[in-house]
Order: sequence, then C-alpha cells, then structure tokens
Amino acid sequence: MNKIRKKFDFEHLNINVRFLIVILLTVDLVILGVLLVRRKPVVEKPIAVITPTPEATASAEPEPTPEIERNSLLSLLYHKTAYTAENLTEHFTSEWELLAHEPAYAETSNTYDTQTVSISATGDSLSSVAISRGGIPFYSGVTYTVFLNISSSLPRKVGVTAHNWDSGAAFGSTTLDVNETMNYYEWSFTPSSTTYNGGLSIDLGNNGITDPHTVVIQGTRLVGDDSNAAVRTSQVGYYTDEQKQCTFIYSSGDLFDVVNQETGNIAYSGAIVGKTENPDTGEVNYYGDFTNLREPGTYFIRSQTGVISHTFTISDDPFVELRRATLRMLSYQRCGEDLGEWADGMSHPACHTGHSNFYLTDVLKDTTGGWHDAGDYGRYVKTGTKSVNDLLLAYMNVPELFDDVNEGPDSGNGIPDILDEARYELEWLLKMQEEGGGFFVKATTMSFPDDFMAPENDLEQLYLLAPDTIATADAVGSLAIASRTFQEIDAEFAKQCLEAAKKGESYLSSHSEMSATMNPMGFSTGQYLDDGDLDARFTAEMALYTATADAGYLQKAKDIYNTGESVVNSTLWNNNGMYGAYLFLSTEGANEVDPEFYNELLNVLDSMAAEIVNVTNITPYHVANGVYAWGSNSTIANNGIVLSMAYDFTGKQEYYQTAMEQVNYLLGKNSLDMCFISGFGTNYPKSQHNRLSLSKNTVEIGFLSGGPDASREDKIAEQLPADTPPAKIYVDDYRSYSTNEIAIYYNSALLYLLTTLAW
Ligand code: 9MR
Ligand code: 9MR
Ligand code: ZN
Repeated sequence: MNKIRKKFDFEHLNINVRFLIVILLTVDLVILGVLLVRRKPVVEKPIAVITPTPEATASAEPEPTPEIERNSLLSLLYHKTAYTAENLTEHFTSEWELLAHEPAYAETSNTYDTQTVSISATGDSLSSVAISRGGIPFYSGVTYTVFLNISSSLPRKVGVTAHNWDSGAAFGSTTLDVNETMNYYEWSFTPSSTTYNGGLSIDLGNNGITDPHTVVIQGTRLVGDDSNAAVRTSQVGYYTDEQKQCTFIYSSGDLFDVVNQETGNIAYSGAIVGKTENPDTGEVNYYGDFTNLREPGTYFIRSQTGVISHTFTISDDPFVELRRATLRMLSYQRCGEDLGEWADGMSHPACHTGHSNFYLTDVLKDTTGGWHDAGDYGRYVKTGTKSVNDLLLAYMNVPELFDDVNEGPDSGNGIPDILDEARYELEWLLKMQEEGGGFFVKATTMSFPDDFMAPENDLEQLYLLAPDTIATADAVGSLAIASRTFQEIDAEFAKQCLEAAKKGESYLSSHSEMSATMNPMGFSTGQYLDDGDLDARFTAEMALYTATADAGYLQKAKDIYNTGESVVNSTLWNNNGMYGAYLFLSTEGANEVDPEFYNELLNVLDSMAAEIVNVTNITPYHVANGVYAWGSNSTIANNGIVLSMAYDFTGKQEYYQTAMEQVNYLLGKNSLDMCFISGFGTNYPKSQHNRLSLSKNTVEIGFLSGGPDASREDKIAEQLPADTPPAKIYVDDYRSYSTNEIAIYYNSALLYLLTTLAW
C-alpha cells in the first residue's frame, strides 16, 4: 500500500513523541500541546449537514423519444437506472440489418415500430435468414430482457440470440414458438463478460419450413436492468490526501467518473475492478479508487452505466462539524442537569434528581449527574467509563483539535469542551463509589420507562446495584487517567480522582475473585454482562502506574498479563485491556523501564491490528467485522481504534487507512446506504431508539446508531424477510432497539477515531 499520509510532521520522532502523549504526572500538558502541533490548525469550515442528492433517474419506466422510435425498430431502453435520451440515441447508431445467405432469400419492409420480413427461401439453417444488429454495449452481470411481439403466416420456430458481435460468442439464446397470432414474448440473458459491441439476432432461416411465409415483428425493446446496481461512498467526505474508494453493488460497467457537483465536470475517471462475492450483504461487489483526486470540492460518482452515488466532499478537514456533533451528543445525554437553550428541541429540566437507594438496604445516596447510557435513562459504570477513556485519550492525542466553543453547556468556561464533558461523567463516577472503595454497577429504575417518557417525567425510584470487580476496575482506570489529564487544569480534582482510583484499586486487591452483579428479581434494565474482569483490572493497574510511576502497579499489571488469559484485545466496554496497553506504550521511557514487556505489548497490538486488516481485506466494504451482532457499528469503530493505536506506534499506513475505512463505512460506504450518524450525509437515521428525542419529537443530530444485528433481537428486526443477509438486518425504526439504538460509548468510539485520524 502506498504511503499516503504521515501522521506527524516529524515522522522520525513519531515514537518518541508518542511516548509523551500520555504523560507522567510531571510532564506539562502545555509543552505537550506544542510538541504535538500538527500540520495545520483546525480550520472552522461550515459543512452542509444535509447534502443534496443528484437527481436520481431510477426506476420510472422510460419513454423512448419519438425520434428514436421513427428511426429504429429495436428500442433500446438501455439500463433502467441510467436511462437518458442521450444514451438512448447513442445506442441507435447501428441499425438492424437483414442477412440472408444463399440459397435463402428474404426482404423486409419497415413501418413505424413494425418490421415485416417476407421469406421466400429459408436456406440451409435457422441462421440463414436473420435480422440482427451490433453496437450494443452489454455489461457483464447486468440482466437484459428482450421484449417483442411476433407472428408468422406459417407456424414456425424463431431463434433469438445475444452475442459478442466481433467474436460471435453467444451470451445466450432461445427459441420462440410463433404462429399466425401476434404474440408477446420476453426473454432475458446475463452476459458473463462486457462487450461494447454486443449483438442481437432474430433468426428466421430454415428449421424445417421451406415454404415462403411472412413474419411480422412489432415493438421490440431491450432493457438492461441494473436497477439493483448502486455505488457507495462516505456521504460526508474524504481528506484530500487520503486513500479514497467507493464500492459498487452489482455490475455498473467497467469505468466510473467522479463528477464535480457544482460544475458538472468530470474531475477524475477510473476503472471498476475487484469483483467479489459478499456473503454478508448478499451482493456482488466491485470497487473504484479515486485516491488521486485531491482537489477540494463536492462530488459524486457516476458509473459507466449511469449509476450515481450520493454527494461527498473532499477537503482538508471534512469532519469539523461531525466531530463537534459527536461530542455534543454526550451533552444531550447529561442527566440531572437542566439542558438549556443550547439543546434546542431537546432542552429539558433537570431529570433523575432524587436519591438512589442501594437495593435491599436503607442506604440512600446522591448519585445525580453522569450521562444517560443510551436510548434508556440508565447510568452504568461499565459503559460510562469506556466513554470517558475515549474522550480523555482523544484529547491527550490531539489536544489542539478541541476548543471551548462547541455550543454545549460549558462552552466558554476556558476549558476545552471535551474535558468538561468527561468531567461531567467523572463527577458522577466519584459518587458511585461506596465506602469500601468498590463502585456500584449502575443507577437505574427497576425497568425501562415507556419509549416516549421524557427524562424529567421519569420519576420512578432509582436504585444502586451492588459493586462488582468489573465496574470497580473500569472506574479505577478512568479515574487514574483523569488524574493526569486534569492535573494542569484542576489539581484538586485530579487529586480527588487519583485518591478514588487508589481506593478502588485496594478494593480490587482485596477482592481477587471476579464478581459480576446481576439483575435481582424484578429488575430489567441493562445488565451489561461480562465474562471476565482481567482486561479491566489490567487497564486499571496500568492507568495507575502511568499516573503515579509506582512500579507496584506495573508489577500487578504484568502479573495479570502473565496469567496467560488474553487480556489485551480491544477497547470494547467489556473487553478493554487495550487501553492499558496503549497507556503503557505511550508513556515516556516505558521501553527503558521494561523493554521486554514493552515489546510484548507492542507485538500484541501490532498483531491485533494485522488480524483486523486481514478481516477487512476479505470484506468488499473493507469493514472490520465478521459477525453482525448488537452494536455492530460500535464493534467496527472499536476495531478502528485498535488500528489507530497500532498506527501510532508502528507508522504502518495500512493501519491508518483501514481505520479510516471504518469511519467511511459508518458514514455511508455500506450496503445499507446509511450514514449512521443522525443529521449527517444524505441518508441518515431519522427514527432512532432514543427516549429523549422521542419524547421531544425531535430528530437529533450527531447520534450513531448501533447498526445491523443479525440476531434480530426486537420485533421490528424480526419482520425483515427471512433471507435478509446479516449486514442488512437494520431498520431505521425507533422500535428496533437492537439495530437502531444510540449509546454514549458508540459515539465516544467514533469521536476517538475522528480525532486520532485527523490530519
Ligand atoms: O429501551 C431499552 C433499550 O435501551 C435496551 O437496549 C433494550 C434491550 O434491553 O430494551 C429497551 O427496552 C425495551 C424492553 O427491553 C422491552 N420492551 C420494549 C422496550 C423498548 O421499546
Ligand atoms: O449491548 C447490550 C446487548 O449486548 C444486549 O443483548 C442487550 C439486551 O440485554 O442490551 C444491550 O445493552 C443495552 C443496555 O442493556 C441498556 N442500555 C442500552 C444498551 C445498548 O443497546
Ligand atoms: Zn436523567
């Protein structure tokens, strides 16, 4: 793969610089900001949130123009999706010819749309007499149908064949039983290769009949049905210097153009290649590459057969607005705070303000604040912490991408909005710690409220469910990271985070067995079942080590690692050891402290990334997903995070590009034609499972949907046809919570990618 992009200006310093990114307590964040300055400041550029689609010319049955009908006997209603008078004319340059090989003899007389063939001698074979024509482009994989009315004064068999005019090779043929009655026939064929000089013949020679007779043919039509063909791109945009690809669904010809939306000019042309069967989508896919188009602008793709894409931009930062909206989504999820004017249609008074009851005790605790987890109003430690990690690491990676003007609740307070947002959850997290150091797993009502319940009206009793080692380890990790991030901003808060983290770690040390709190009888809110805590414990110890430089924590992390359990896999809420590995790898001097362990973790990260690339290489959309399960979009984003992390330390362009392909998938380069983030691209979810937007009757902006779930875990997904391929089991319907719910940790993963992959 080409070296397309260097992440840092000073590439040779790449790794050294990265050591500094996640810092020891002593390193000054301000200095870091300077060291990490990227090629250019973030330019505020308004990006149209809703981009217009080029006029679709799809399925309406085309009408041949009168001129064409006059001049021809075969109307080529060429390619359903692409029909225009212009290309119709083009395909009529070659006329029907009558061929009659001696001893055959025949004459034709043509009137409007009708051809009369008088055959006085049928010759030796069926093809001795034929009317035929060439010059018809046939594209492989497209199904063509010939429609005609035909009669014969003597009953007889008539042959119809489609072929390559130059080589004579047949694409298919059929025999029609024809008699005195004018009958209507249809016949379809699918060429197995493309030719620009295809031919059609109607064979009227000898097939047992030698007596003179007359055949009348009327209203012949040829339609190439490529109405299932489509082309998918990101519906938002591509970086100027990034690899740029589009995926074709079914045959769309051999060539494509990238058309400038404003001028109509062709900015780039390329080949459609790489035919691949796609079992996940049930499609045959092809792709086109337009990496070399680097001119900023708004474009769409048009294939040779006229299939067109949605519009997209090419620009120096196509994601300015998207990054803002993805972050602002978390502000909408704030619980216990009046969402003021900034929240527009989603404004509401403070919600869930009552104390929470530690279930089955008489303890009442203030646990107000934090984010609503998803489309429900539950607040869960296991997922909230994952989101905090994404925010803090995104900020620590590229602080200069974040400002204080995000039009969110704390904009203008002198602190980057992304840190305000993380802190909102962290303050809640601190309240979720019990005396012994453990963290309650969640604060929720017993069951989910009605789908249209406004947060401020959800007044059922809130409960805390018992601490477990998973939630506690997760909380320790996030608080320890925060203790570093906030050091420069608010040392007092940083200290509070660190102390809470240490106390949580003591709890973990005295609870060496995994515990996992389940829903007691009567509870039906999210369980977030997880089958192991070692990944979270590993990240907790590493976060504390990199926050304190206390070798004891490193030793514990190594001990966990050396249990032989696989703990460093991903950044998913339930499998998040990769955060710990990343923290260690990016800490200055880590490779000197423990070179062997450093290399071990680097190798694990590198090979995880290589494995993900392998998966993407066999999926035509280059998507890092083999199994479409609940939250598949988040799995995809998190695999993107692993790739991005691996890129940080290896500089392998392939990892960068593949990570970016995950973003492209989420933004529309997928079989469903969806930009999965509400309010962005042309075709985005408008009915997400989200109680806040449902109760306020608003389509929110910047919310990532969970995506296809082949297990069909709701009544709406169940209704999709039985043969729907896995990657298409998605419904933009709020009742389809298994495919169209939103969640804080879906958005945070996307935000991480949009940050670390930014130029
Ligand atoms: O709204 C709930 C959503 O947040 C959860 O992800 C989902 C699965 O636990 O459940 C949703 O609530 C549904 C409940 O489980 C069953 N009755 C219908 C509820 C939403 O329509
Ligand atoms: O992500 C969870 C999925 O794996 C489960 O099958 C499903 C049903 O229990 O719940 C999902 O998690 C939801 C949680 O229970 C409540 N908040 C929203 C979560 C995402 O949909
Ligand atoms: Zn609330």
